[in-house]
Amino acid sequence: MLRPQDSPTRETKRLDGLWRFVVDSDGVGREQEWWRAALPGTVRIPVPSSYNDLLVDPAVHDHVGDVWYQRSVFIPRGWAGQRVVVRFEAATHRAVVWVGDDRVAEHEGGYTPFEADLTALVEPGQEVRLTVVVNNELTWQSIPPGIVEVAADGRRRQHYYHDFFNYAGLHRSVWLCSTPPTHLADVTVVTDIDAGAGLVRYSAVVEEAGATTVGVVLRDAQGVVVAEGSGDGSTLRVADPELWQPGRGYLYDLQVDVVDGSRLVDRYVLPVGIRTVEVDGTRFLINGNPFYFRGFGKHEDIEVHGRGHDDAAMVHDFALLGWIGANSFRTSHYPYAEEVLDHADRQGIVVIDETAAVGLNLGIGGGMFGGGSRTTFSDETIDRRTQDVHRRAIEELVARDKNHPSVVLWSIANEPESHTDAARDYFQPLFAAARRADPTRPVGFVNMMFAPPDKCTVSDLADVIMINRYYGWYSETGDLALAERNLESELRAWAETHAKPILMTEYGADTMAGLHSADAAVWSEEYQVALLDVYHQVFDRIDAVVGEQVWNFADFATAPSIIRVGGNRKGVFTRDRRPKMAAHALRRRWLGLP
Ligand code: GCB
Repeated sequence: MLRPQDSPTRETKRLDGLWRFVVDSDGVGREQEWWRAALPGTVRIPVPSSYNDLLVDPAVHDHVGDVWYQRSVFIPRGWAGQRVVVRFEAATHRAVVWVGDDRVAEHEGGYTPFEADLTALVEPGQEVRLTVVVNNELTWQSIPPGIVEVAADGRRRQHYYHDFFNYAGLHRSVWLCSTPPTHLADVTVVTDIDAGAGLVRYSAVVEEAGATTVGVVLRDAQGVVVAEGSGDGSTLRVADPELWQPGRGYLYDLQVDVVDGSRLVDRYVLPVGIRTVEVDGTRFLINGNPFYFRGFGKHEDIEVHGRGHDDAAMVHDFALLGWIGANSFRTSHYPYAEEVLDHADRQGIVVIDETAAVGLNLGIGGGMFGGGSRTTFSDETIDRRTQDVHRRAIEELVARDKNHPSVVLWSIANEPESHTDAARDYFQPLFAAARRADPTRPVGFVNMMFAPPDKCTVSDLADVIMINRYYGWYSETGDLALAERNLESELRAWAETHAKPILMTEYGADTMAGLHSADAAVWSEEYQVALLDVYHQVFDRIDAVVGEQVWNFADFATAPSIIRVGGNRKGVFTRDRRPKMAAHALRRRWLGLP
């Protein structure tokens, strides 16, 4: 599925803006077929945005169930004879779409796009009603999982096994697009370096191809043609390529043309970065050079918008990454907006791309998140059906992001249970699915403290060891000397038993901005600085450690909890992106690293 774009043969119309909106508090909309007429009420809310924080109403903020969005759309009159598609970049966590009275699409999973072909249903110049029901419920069969409980007063309440707030709605753009009936449905690009030359292997899928053929042209950033090819798949050779590198996101443009004789039938232009990624022993190589990750686990989380994409906020976050000397981030804990990956490609920021599989672990926090005494993998909890949904989430992530040079590593889950045989049975087919979907990039998952090297049953399936550790915070609270010892001995154990690159994908401490303490008491800015410093000293002593990603880039909203004060405060920046003391300390370290 290609991202919408304008080209000589394609047009797009973004449907962002204010849509009619109704919270279906009584859960009657589907039965009453609300898509058949104008939605009740007068509320309008913006797309893209989470709906939760917009209306200052707990019934909206904490709603569990369906919400409805609707607007009318003119099908551009110039689109006669074209294929007409509506595309949703994200509907969290699932949606059904109607055009007029016709049901046109249904999708499970809150962070990957889906489309519907409307060609047979609409006429150019016609005005149509577009209605979407979005459901935010997390269950044992959703990724991420959760449970909906009915409280004593009859209200439905959502529980889940991760801390970040369950924002929902149409979080990203909605598009109406035209393509020719004969069109490029997909393009895949894999790059390599061979004796100093860049190789760009492409393969194109054309729908309703008939007698058409495919021709490609690769241009450099100045627009100069550097290679040409023809056929559905082939390899282009670029002499003296300018490589895509961390810190320098050089991109070529691959123009893919579908032609019928001399007539241009369809054109799509795909940005391409020439680079290689490889794991070699304990080293993580980009273009054959050892790469050390410095950066953050992030969230898509800002005031008012919640998880809704915002270009201004994105550009500012990348500017802060540059300011602090970061070279990478992880899309914790779900696939981010496609604009973010495009921007990372251009800025030369390295991305660990994660699915929304977070909280597959009922042991965390001794049931702090409601796990209680349940077993994580069982017929009553996370089962084969969940695994199917998880597999599709991996496949959809790879299908969406496979052509981004910034993406160097897939993370198929965050902190799942991984110390049991059941966990291995669950994950083995998922690793296989990820490798089938993309044989070119390393694959991993993020390990948590219950599964140290002698207990983890899943790590040997991964190419890299990604671990989150909170020595000095959730354990050894306030005791950094002990935290240092325990961290070092665990990291050394990983290095001795696994001989793979080790990436610390989370470490950090909650910190109230403005709370100061001469003896670095927990929650103070001084303690956050001291804790990060201790970790860095340990990392610098262990060769197999190839990266440090602090938890978190910024403070973020969470579900209500007695261990959170106005959200998770492990940000190095506050939620409104002001640096804490730790930001300056990290900047000194990271700008000073080779
Ligand atoms: C973790 C999770 C992350 C949490 C973090 C914390 O291990 O991966 O989602 O926010 O800990 O601060 O507790």
